[in-house]
Amino acid sequence: MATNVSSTKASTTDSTTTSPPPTPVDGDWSRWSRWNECDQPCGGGDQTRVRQCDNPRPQNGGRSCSGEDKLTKRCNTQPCPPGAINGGWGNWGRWTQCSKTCGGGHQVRERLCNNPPPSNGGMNCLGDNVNKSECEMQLCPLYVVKGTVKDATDNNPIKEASVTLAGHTTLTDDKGEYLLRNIPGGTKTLVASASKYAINSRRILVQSSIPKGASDILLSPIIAKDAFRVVLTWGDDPVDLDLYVLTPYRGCRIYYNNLRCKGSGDSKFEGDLDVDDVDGFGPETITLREPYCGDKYVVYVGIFSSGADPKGSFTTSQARVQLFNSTTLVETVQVPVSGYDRLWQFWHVLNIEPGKKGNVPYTLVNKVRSGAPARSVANQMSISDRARACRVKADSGGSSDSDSDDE
Ligand SMILES: [Ca+2]
Repeated sequence: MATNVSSTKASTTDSTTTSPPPTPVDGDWSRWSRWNECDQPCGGGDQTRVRQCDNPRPQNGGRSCSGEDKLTKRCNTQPCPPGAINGGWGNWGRWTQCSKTCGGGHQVRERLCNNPPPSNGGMNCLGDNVNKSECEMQLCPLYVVKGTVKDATDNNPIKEASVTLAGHTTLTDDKGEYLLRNIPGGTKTLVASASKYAINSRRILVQSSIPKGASDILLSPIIAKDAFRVVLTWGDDPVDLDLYVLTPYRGCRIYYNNLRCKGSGDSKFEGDLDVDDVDGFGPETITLREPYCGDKYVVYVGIFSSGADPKGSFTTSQARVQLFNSTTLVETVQVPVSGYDRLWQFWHVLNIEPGKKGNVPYTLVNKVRSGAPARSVANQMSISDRARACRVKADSGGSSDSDSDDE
């Protein structure tokens, strides 16, 4: 900076001469700094002050400053009071945990001025009481993630499905399997899609060993407008969970022992258990076609049991239910793992209610209970309420059960 200013001045001054020689500038001192603190409280210590040759700096062969740039003088020369003890540092404490596990973090350690502490007018310790260091400088590990994309209605692999995780994308092979390399650790969102399927996603914890099933993902085939599909998946403990949908039609339940329920009267509702699973992970899937506006369908999960003896607990199940509509994942519900007795063996997940107010055709329940939801929970609106909510004529006649496919 100073150089620029001076040369500008010089060239201005010399602008009238033909060949301006650089003008030498002699250096001069800046002002002295303040005296720093005396390094002894008594018995004679030193204190110093400094100055710099930068006001201005010497330029173009000018002379440097002459004289000292540092002055030292004695201070606190009074005799120390009898018994004065200067402080001394104790040992460094332990390093704190590194702020990261890889990729460069930092840690600190502390020491106290307590060995001995200053007393009777003695001086405090000189220097820092905190020491900082870099740590875990190695690059963060990257992982390989493998899994399978399957059809939620038959558990068959889907080939050429697109799978994306942490910005990496690949396609599944003929066995529906995918493999992604160089995935950083941590919780990431796995997204899968394929033509004629609703897109789906799930959170997975990427680490050196990913539990079986945790990186698999199911896709729901696109279904008719207004239809719904519920998909149950879980881990390997317990091995057998069961998905139920309780309908308002004479208490008909769709589950492993009754694969289908149908509507009656005006309702063309049909619900099917698409796939049952008894050996862990799922899927167990129920599709509800033409659910009747004004109905309530109760979705719940049971732990398979013989008599009063449930084969396991929801606590360890990692159970989750996904609700799809025609083309989209609508809701993912994870089973609660606390707040209930280990032997309670029914998880009331949600109620599907076409015609419900607010255009959200379901109500989340998500409670574990000791008994299955009662038949009275599933119901139909009264004819007049239904007419109001579903915009149909209260007196609209209709055929009984039919196979019509209209929407
Ligand atoms: Ca089952």
